[in-house]
Amino acid sequence: MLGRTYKVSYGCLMSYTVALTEEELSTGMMHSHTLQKAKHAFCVHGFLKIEMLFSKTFLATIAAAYAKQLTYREEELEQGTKTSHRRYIVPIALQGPFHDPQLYANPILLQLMHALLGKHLLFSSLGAISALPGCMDQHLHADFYALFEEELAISCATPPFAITVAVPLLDIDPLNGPTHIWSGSHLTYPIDQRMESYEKHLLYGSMGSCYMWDYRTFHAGGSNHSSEIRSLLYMSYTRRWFQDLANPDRLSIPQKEFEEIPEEYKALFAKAKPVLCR
Ligand SMILES: O=C(O)CCC(=O)C(=O)O
Repeated sequence: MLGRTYKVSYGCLMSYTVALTEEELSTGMMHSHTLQKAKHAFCVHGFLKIEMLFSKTFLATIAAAYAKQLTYREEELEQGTKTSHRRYIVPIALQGPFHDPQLYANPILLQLMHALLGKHLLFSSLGAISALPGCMDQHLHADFYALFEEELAISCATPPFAITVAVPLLDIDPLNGPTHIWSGSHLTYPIDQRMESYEKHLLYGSMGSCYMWDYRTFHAGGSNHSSEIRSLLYMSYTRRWFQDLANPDRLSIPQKEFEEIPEEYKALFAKAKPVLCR
């Protein structure tokens, strides 16, 4: 019932896309009204897209490094965890080009994450999701359960506690693997598995853009009808008290890299457990 109310109230009225001005991009800071709009749209829809947040050149380096680490056979990705037909989650260690504040501490992204998750947020995971050519639509899911399973209304009424940020590593369009997402589903947890009460959208964009969703928002990776692998980098930001027991441990930082994290960003990794590498 609640879901229907949200569809009627918010439906397509509010855009979930933010386009930054030249000035915002060059100063690395959103104007307060852009920030307010972005926060509001995220809270209403449960997701948001930001156009051209990252430098394309930087992402090309990241995409090349990721392609190099992939061991891909016709039928599978050897390092990944299969999440659905021909779709894999691949862990990425925070090292090499991935260990770059341009990525995990993009100032505009952090400004928004602070507005949504509070001052004491953590950078909690890094990896990629690769959809192989021919990969089919994924099952519908949210990234976490209701915080209080027996109290759905309360679980949905809280501000976000964790957010997934997806960064396309190539230009993504409706054919090569958009992410299907249901607006407002984080506000109710689906009461109707056919999702008819919620407006469905497709998230995709060119390299440089990124999209993000609340851990409670229902979504599903779309099929890849192209002949190329579709890879999305993902990063998650969480409140400090949140522990993700539903997903595998997804932040690997070699000890040496950990020591090199700039002082101003150390707090983002306050709960990380660096790994000793030989
Ligand atoms: O591939 C995508 O677009 C999203 C995949 C996803 O949400 C997952 O594998 O959990």
